[in-house]
Amino acid sequence: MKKNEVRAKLKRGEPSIGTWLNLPDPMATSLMARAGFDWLTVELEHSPTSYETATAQLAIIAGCGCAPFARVSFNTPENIKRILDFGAWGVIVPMVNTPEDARAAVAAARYGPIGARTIGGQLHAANFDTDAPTYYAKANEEILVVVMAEHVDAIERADEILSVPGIDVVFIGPNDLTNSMGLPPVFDTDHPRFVAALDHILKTARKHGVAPGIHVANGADAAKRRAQGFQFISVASEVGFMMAKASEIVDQLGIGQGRKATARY
Ligand code: 3PY
Ligand code: MG
Repeated sequence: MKKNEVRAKLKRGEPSIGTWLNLPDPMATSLMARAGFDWLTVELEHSPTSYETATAQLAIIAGCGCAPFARVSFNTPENIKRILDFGAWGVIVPMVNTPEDARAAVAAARYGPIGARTIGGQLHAANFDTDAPTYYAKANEEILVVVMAEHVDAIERADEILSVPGIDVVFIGPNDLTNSMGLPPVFDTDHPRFVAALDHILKTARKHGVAPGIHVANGADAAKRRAQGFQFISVASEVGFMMAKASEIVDQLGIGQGRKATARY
């Protein structure tokens, strides 16, 4: 069975950097899987990606020696178990705001005795180049469980949330977090409440042996967060890269006034 090197790196205290896939497009996935990132997350929360397309994307990513993860649309057992059964090596669970939310996410993502994931499916084992019995025996050691801290309630209850066994990563969603603070949603700000929240997550994650993570807008910010001790860092997305480059060229040429769309991620 293949090893989830991202999880192994994080357990050793090392950083691991990836990006997000918002396009339901196997061709874009195939290119991004060869771009050099450690992992790619297939977006199911805010994208139009279907399970069928996501399944193809997860297979392509794993086949390219990159770790395939998925963000589910909401913290439910159906969402989590299905995408794991379709070959994701880890799940990113949005809006984990209470210890109960955290226990539910772990229960859905882990087999017994830690969790309550049900047995079935074919693609999970295939994506690890193994057979189903081996997968069932080893999945709890390979699947990455990422809970998102992206609401002021999650920051307040971080100590209780990260006490829940079975969590590998706490991943800050800066846009939803700043939004929950009544601020304009952004990837980064010097606002003292945001700075204090990040500091609290870093300290609390360290205390519980959970890897701290965050989504950032660009490479410079990824380097800054890595230097601060964040380990699981996502840089923008393939759409963000594409639109940033397009915007740069349009600006260089002085065209597009009044009809220019942008996308941060
Ligand atoms: C957020 O910033 O809210 C996110 O969910 C980033 O992944
Ligand atoms: Mg979010």
